[in-house]
Amino acid sequence: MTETSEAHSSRPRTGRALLAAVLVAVVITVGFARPAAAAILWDGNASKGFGVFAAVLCDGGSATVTDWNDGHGAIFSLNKPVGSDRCEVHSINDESRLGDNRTLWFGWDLNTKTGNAQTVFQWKSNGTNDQHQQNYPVIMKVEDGRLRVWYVAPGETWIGIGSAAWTPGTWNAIQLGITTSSGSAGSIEVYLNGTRIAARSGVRTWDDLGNKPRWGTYGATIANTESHVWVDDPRLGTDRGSVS
Ligand SMILES: [Ca+2]
Repeated sequence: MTETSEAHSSRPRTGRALLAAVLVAVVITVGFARPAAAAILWDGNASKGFGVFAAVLCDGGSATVTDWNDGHGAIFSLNKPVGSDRCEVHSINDESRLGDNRTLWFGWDLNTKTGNAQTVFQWKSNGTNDQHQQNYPVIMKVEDGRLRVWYVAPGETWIGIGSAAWTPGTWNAIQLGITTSSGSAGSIEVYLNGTRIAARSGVRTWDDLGNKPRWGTYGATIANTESHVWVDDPRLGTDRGSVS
C-alpha cells in the first residue's frame, strides 16, 4: 500500500524538524509584519439614520435625515430652536471603538447656517461634575465666522490651539485626530478642507470615565436664536486617510 502524504505528515516530527518549522514560521511572520492596516472603525453614514449614534439631544428642535441632491446623499439635519441651547447627536452606537491609549480619527462634513453655531463638536467626558476632571478635553466652535479649536485641560482651562476662517452655507470637510491618554501623552490634530489648522501634543485627552464624540450646535449664548447645522457621514477610523 502506498503511503499517502497525509499519513506521512501525521508521523511524529523529530525535535530538530519541529525546531526548523518553528524557525521558518518566525521568519515568515517577522518578514511579513506590517503596521496595522488603515481601517474604518465606525461608519455613521446618514443613510443609516440616527441609530448610528447613542442618543439625540434635541428637545423641541428638529433632528432629521434629508438629501439636497448635491452629491452628499443623505445628511443629518440638526435644527436648534429658539429657547433651547442644544441640538446634538451623542456618541456612537459602538462605544467599544473608543478607549484610552488609542489613535482615533473622526471625519465628517459640516455645513452651518450661520457663522455663529457655537459648539459644533465636543469630545465629551462621561459622568458629571465631580466624576470628571475634564468636562470636554476637546471643543470645536463655529464662532464669529471662524472655526476655533480648544484643548480644555483639567481645571476647566481653555487653551486655544488653532482656528481658521469659516464659510457658512457651504460644506466643509473636517478631520479630527485624537490620541487618547489619561496621562499626558495625548495629542490633538484638526484639518479643515485639507489644511491642518490645529495641533497640540503632550495633553490629557481621556478622562476618568472615558469620552465620546458629540456633533451639532450648542451654546448658552445662542439659546435665544435658531441655529441650524448639517452633518454629513461622520466616521471613525485608524488614520486620517481612512476618514477623509
Ligand atoms: Ca451622505
